[in-house]
Amino acid sequence: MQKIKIGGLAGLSYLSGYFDRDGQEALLEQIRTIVSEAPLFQPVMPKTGKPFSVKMSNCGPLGWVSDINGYRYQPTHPETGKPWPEIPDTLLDLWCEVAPDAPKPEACLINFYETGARMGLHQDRDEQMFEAPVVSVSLGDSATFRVGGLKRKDPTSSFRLLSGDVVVLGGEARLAFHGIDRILKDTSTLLKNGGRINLTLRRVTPAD
Ligand code: MD3
Ligand code: FE
Repeated sequence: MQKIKIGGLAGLSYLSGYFDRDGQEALLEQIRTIVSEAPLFQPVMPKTGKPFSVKMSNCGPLGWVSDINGYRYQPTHPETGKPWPEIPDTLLDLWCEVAPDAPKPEACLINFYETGARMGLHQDRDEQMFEAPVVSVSLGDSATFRVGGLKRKDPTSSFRLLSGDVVVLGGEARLAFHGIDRILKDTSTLLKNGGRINLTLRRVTPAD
């Protein structure tokens, strides 16, 4: 594992290869269990109702959802109405290691990308506080990730996220525009049918 800082943004760090193959397989197994309880759903854009190309689920006391009424965090699955499953210890341990000063994560968003899926440039600002970082884990096929500045029109740079990589978005980088341009087919053997999973750990409410 090596820690690399990227872009001009303070607070963005990239932990290349944080999870080795065994670690990735163990985490994938835990995600499969979570998704069997809290199935992937296809969110739609507020107002337009246009479906996302990414499918999602969550674990933790809160989960991020998007529907015709807007983006929000809620304690239950939008289709089953059940509480989200717990965040696995592996991910809580990761958070303690990379964000030791932040209160515990409350949400872990699970994004599933098939080969053609993408995520447009956006900011993560549905949380009630931005002091805690967002911590991202990539599994499966590599992706081209794009990150810019605090304004949509700021210049962007892109880099590749590989299976097992962790990105910590704290400080200035916490509110940077970012997105996923594309998934690079057949770049990992972790997922039998290809595609990519991204996990993002988030603190939503102020510390208690
Ligand atoms: C940079 N997910 O779920 S994770 C998202 O790979 C999201 O699925 C992408 O953007 C994915 O909201 C990127 C890495 C990430 C997460 C949050 C960030 C990068 C970020 C917040 C600020 C800047
Ligand atoms: Fe995001």
